[in-house]
Amino acid sequence: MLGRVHEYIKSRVGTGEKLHFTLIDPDKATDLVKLEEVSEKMVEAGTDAFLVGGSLGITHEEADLVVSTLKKRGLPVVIFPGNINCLSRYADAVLFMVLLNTLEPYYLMQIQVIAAPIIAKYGLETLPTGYLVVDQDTAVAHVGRVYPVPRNKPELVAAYALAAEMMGLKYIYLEAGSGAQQPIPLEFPRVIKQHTGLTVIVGGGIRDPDSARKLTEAGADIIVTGTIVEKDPDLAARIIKAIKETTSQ
Ligand code: 1GP
Repeated sequence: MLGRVHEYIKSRVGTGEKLHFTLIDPDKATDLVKLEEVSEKMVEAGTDAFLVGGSLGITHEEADLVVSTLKKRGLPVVIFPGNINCLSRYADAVLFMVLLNTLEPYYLMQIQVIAAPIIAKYGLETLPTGYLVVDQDTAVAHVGRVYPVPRNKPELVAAYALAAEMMGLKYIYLEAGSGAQQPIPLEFPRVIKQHTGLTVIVGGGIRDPDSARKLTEAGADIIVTGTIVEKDPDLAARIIKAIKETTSQ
């Protein structure tokens, strides 16, 4: 159910603030000392929350450990689940997702049915999210059996977003895929904002301040970066600064 994390996001996005979420993949964050350092750096730079998840190789124990470590930073920790094993009772919330453009029924309804009783037991807040994967050559597209959205068809993206909103979802996550060659097209957040009231999360392939700024100017409410946080935390900090500057314009 919607709760404190949703209120935290809504109250800020509602005033036009642009948010940044730091994505940590527990499969890659095996060095906990480094995780402590990097997460502290992201907090100092102004990140607004941590997302924890990934497509492959995450054990339940790793998810618990990473979430518990991040919780010390005092910001919301939200699960971005590739599968059931990403769930952790120590998180504040979970993106309760439907992979809108999958060809695989497991990701449309079955995984949600399997996850729901566990999420209820853990008492996790759920953020109802439509997940739309744009590109093809990424792990998420392969694992999720995605039917990719053509980059030159924003009207299709608008239709997906409208359908998601009509089904009661509150968030849409436009995903180019972790480590994607390029971020999603700017036209995508733009059309969603024209047609719906959804909160727009954008991630995948964002590795410079200019791309992040252009995406927020085009309507993205929340920018997610993962790879760059791992590879170059100083650059990630500059990306956060650029996002926050869009807010103050
Ligand atoms: C992946 O959108 C996220 O799910 C982040 O992608 O690793 O390319 O920043 P990057």
